[in-house]
Amino acid sequence: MEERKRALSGIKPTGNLTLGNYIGALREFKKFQDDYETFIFIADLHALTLPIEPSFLKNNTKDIVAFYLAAGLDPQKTTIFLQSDVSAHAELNSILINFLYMGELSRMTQFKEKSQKLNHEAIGVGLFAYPVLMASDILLYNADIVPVGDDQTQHVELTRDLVHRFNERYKKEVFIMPKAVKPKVGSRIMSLSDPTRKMSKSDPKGDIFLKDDINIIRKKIMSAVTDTGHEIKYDPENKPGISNLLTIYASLSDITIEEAENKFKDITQYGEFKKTVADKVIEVIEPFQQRYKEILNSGVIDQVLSEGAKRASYIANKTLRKVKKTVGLYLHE
Ligand code: ATP
Ligand code: LTN
Repeated sequence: MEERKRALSGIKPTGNLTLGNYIGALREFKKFQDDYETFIFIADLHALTLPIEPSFLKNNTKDIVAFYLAAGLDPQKTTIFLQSDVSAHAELNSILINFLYMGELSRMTQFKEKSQKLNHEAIGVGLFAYPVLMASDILLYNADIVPVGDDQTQHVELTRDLVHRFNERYKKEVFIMPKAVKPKVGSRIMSLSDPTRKMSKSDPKGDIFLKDDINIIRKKIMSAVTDTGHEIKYDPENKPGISNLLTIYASLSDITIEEAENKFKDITQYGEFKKTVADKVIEVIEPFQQRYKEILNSGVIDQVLSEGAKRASYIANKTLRKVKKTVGLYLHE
């Protein structure tokens, strides 16, 4: 029997999940679990790359598992696990860290953005080496596809460079080439208060949080920044606010941007448009929040994680052994 292809992705538990995380990542994940062998994890080691309160990290982690399940991930089909539960991630990281270069890592947009806010002397090595650990995550499972939002595709590209370099060096196909897969619509949801910047959970400004009260969600959308015109048109350059709301609407309605534009072509009041967008967001998020609460109260999370860790470890350790052998580390009984 031909082996199924693999899909892998993760979210780091650095804060409350946003509508951007939902549209760019979370809601995409379950689309793969029927056709791919799917691995979805919590990138908790990555969350340590910037200072974080232990209890906050722990709560965020549990929350994300509940959100994964609420979004329709089925633990029978998808291996759900914590990165820190599978020690092979840290081990492969310490091998692969020798295969990426300072120059490459310093050019990563995420590193540049996050380190810019810090004093140069206090930029953590982990923040700098973030993409090495991410490459380890992907390569341990020989993932064919990596569903991510726009901001993570650069890291997947770097992983591809690493695969090429590693396989060339050892003259064999140790790793297979992964590919980033972005959602058709909504790979970069912008802040509602400043639609020129990405909606981001660790630096929230104009974010919609998945845990926000429904009335707050409506309020946030109704007061989203737009422009002075009155046309509902997709034009990210000149109408970033309207374009962002159109994207949110199209994505959650499973239609194209053009179809969304067409739906609103006779509307000339931004207020009316915003109300329809808010209704759509609430229609999707309200039952999702309900499922999330039920899951948190059901006590299934620990079991899902312990089974996930076992399955993930088995596969990850197989790859790790292969890599150790390849580079000349001595394996013995
Ligand atoms: P942080 O603020 O801590 O950097 P984040 O909100 O950017 O976090 P991540 O954990 O880095 O979220 O991302 C999880 C997934 O969600 C990734 O696949 C990422 O590409 C996607 N994602 C994050 N923000 C957005 C957004 N605004 N629009 C679409 N996708 C997003
Ligand atoms: N860097 C990702 C989280 C992440 C990830 C991965 C995503 C860590 N390892 C491997 C896909 C594949 C982010 O969302 N910030």
